[in-house]
Amino acid sequence: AGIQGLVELVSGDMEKVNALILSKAGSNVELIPEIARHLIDSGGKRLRPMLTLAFAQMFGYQGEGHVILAASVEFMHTATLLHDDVVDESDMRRGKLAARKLWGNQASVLVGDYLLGQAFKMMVDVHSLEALRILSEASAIIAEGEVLQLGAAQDTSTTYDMYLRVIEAKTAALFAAACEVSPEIADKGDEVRAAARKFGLELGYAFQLVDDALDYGGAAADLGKDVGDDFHEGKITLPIIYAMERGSDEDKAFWKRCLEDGDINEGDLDHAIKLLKENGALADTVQRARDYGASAIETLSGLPDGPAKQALREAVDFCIARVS
Ligand code: 2DE
Ligand code: MG
Ligand code: MG
Ligand code: MG
Ligand code: MG
Repeated sequence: AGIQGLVELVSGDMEKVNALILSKAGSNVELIPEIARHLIDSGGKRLRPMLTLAFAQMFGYQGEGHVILAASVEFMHTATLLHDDVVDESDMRRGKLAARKLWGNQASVLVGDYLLGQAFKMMVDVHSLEALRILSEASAIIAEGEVLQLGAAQDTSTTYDMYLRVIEAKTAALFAAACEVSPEIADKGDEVRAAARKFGLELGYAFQLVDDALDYGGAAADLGKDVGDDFHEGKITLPIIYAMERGSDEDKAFWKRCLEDGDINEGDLDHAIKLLKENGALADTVQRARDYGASAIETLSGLPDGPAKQALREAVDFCIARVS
């Protein structure tokens, strides 16, 4: 499934978003646009800002606030990627060397901070205290989720509930906020706002579940990032939770050695992938993503029909089709 319908639906607005992104990535400090552009020009899908724009269309919003908020959302996302690759010690992003490999961790973190600051300046331009609240809350929650994840790392007794808490905070919260700001600035009531938010949350869950399956089951060429990053970080994602539940004593000892002790040797990643495929851990993770995708689509049924709804459905299918 492609995302062409969504891309076409928002293409006029997205041109404005892209222009704004380029202008706000500027700075007299030359290293800032250099690093920011490395990521901005690297062919990201702009999925989150597309959600903001699609919901603005769904609610017939007239004005420029949605464009500015969409650019803010993408800057927040870009800031999280710069920080994430430092935290995760990742080497590849969007098919290129991660910024931290080219300019170092310090510059990556600081340019992320700059983009986050620029994002908040843009939000203020919209003059919606509620939209500012929604996005600033998301920003705090994302950081909270990352800290929570840090505490759960290398703990193979991590529960499904804890995992869900982490992915809700680190990933789904931004999807939810990206969706919720549009009904807010279009002056829709609480119920509509809650539905848009719920859609974003469920899509976000699906997105991260797929991401976590692909970290073992994908191909680096498709992902634009290395396979096995989560394994090397000792991250306890859903595939691992399933594998721990299902594994033999020997398998459990393997997971503990690799993920708890960080004692990973040649061939261990291949063995991990083989186990996760054999015991259905990856397939069942993808099934959970499908379930959340189905809930997201169900959530749309309470919202106005039309091309925006159709495009949002497509976005759900697209996120899941990355693995199926
Ligand atoms: C994706 O996780 C989650 C990203 C959130 C990162 C947020 C950080 C806090 P993944 P991939 C580091 C910074 C917060 C700000 C700037 C508000 O699975 O697989 O690591 O793409 O993503 O590396
Ligand atoms: Mg990462
Ligand atoms: Mg991460
Ligand atoms: Mg990942
Ligand atoms: Mg990762």
